[in-house]
Amino acid sequence: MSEKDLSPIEKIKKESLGLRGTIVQGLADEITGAIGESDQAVIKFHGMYQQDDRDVREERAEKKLERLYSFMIRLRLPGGFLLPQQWIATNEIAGENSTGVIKITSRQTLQLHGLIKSKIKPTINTFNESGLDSIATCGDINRNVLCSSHPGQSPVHDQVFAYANKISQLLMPKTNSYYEIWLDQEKLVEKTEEDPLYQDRYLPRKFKIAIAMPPNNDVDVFANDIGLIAIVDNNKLLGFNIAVGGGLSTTHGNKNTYARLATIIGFCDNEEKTLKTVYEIVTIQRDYGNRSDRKLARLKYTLDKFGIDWFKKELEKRTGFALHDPKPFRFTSRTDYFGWKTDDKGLLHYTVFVENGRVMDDDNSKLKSALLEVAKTGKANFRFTCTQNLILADIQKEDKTQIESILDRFGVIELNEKSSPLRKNSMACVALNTCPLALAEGQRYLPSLISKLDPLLKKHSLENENISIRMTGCPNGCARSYLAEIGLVGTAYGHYNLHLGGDHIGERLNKIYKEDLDEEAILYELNGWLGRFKAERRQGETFGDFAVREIKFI
Ligand code: SRM
Ligand code: SF4
Repeated sequence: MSEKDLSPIEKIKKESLGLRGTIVQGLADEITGAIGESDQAVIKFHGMYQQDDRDVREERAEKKLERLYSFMIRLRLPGGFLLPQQWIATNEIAGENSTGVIKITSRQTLQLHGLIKSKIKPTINTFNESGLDSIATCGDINRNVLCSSHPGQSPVHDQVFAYANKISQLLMPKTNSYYEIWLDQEKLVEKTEEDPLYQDRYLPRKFKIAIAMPPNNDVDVFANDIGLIAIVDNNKLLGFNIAVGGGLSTTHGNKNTYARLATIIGFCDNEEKTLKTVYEIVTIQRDYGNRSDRKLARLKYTLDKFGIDWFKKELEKRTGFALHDPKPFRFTSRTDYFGWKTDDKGLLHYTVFVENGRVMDDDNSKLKSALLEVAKTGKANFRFTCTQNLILADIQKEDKTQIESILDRFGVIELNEKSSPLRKNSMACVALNTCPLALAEGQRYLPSLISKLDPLLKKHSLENENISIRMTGCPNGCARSYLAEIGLVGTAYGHYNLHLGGDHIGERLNKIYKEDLDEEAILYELNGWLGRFKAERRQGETFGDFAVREIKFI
């Protein structure tokens, strides 16, 4: 491909001197709260996004003021695990340098929003002192690796969970730029470091990997570029089925874009081969992914362009071995196990419902204070789920009462218990006011919509039904709205496409039922369908299955 056909980001990556760009100079410039345009692309590889407060954009423009710029930082937490002292450090730094809200993301990690430029370095230093980093959590590179979060899910959870870190390490960029820019380490070499995997061009687009442990598909494994499905027999990990080419984003009006579930291409029976397979899938995408149109650059498009057979042959050529036939497995759920659960080792875990992953103190509960107090006991680890919830994990039996009384005192248990199944099965993306791509509200709006839907469910005697609802402020799908039974995808302020028909296990995409609805129309449509569901459902049928059976989709 000639240079002129490459997307502008390709040039920026190549000329970034190992992801250094001119970030250091940009940070020192006190005239603006922003950094240079190219650096905004480079800084993503360090786990940060430049954003501005969209609530005040117009007002500031009228006053001829610069946009109110700030940065969002995202941590790298393979498998979504944090020690209690790391939570304490995050809590402290969130209060000092960001909005104070700690956001659990749909990919099992934490984000802080609203850091002004001068606060980034101290924040990263604090994280570093606690053994945390934000390397490669954004940008055209492998992102945070997901793993089924609940230790009680399987006796081999530890063994499977360890793969998240191994894969994350395997696919880390080799540049030392993060340590130089943010932690003032001296530059060791004049030349930029060799990186056999990413070279100087990195990947054509972001890259995502998840590990699922049947029977629970809590990670939504098929939404990822690579999905590993652990095959366990008689409490022994046999290996992983490998799925490739998942991705959810679409663009309104661009028919060439589509959501796609990953395709299972085979089975790997040992660690060395699994890691080699993952690595070489990434190199295929590096070499064959579309570098001119970023809308068509994810692995799903590479795969559909060249075909599965070609892909498997190319993979075999690169790894030097063939994958075995996939092993049978079955997903039966995709939920978090709220409340207390004991694992096979006798350790206790309490899953906390965190609405849209926003950890803060509000009228509903003093969740942030409660979590800080729990962390201070040092008696629970923190694990994050892919539906933006949190598990207080690995608690000894004798410490249960102490943890429970803290949660009780701050209203966390009450909130857990009184939240409706619909609310507990809901998820919204960040959207406004920080996401530059948002067309409509996400996490700020879904809770109030659910307060209007709960009475409708009650009216139809469906209040105990586990129906999943997910909302995104645009079609990028950050809260995986295309995999919910009810998906709401923002089209304009206050308007959403209504998608129906996802299943309970993340194996079926929903479809657009009606476009561009406002709240009144959403409630009207759902009231009608819920009523019909109650009256006409077959035994054991879920709302998503009923919708697929009954709706003539456009
Ligand atoms: Fe996302 C871009 C937030 C999970 C697909 N996503 C963004 C940005 C960074 C906007 C931007 O590019 O400037 C959003 C920042 C908002 C903010 O203020 O925080 C954003 N995405 C999120 C999070 C925080 C949503 C949440 O509320 O939890 C999730 C962070 C995950 C993480 O910890 O790494 C998040 N994003 C997802 C997912 C779900 C998943 O991966 O399981 C998807 C759909 C799956 C997929 O990738 O296909 C997703 N985000 C996107 C896309 C579309 C990518 C594409 O293939 O075209 C964009 C836009 C882009 O990359 O150009 C995007
Ligand atoms: Fe922003 Fe769209 Fe992602 Fe929501 S789905 S966070 S609006 S990019």
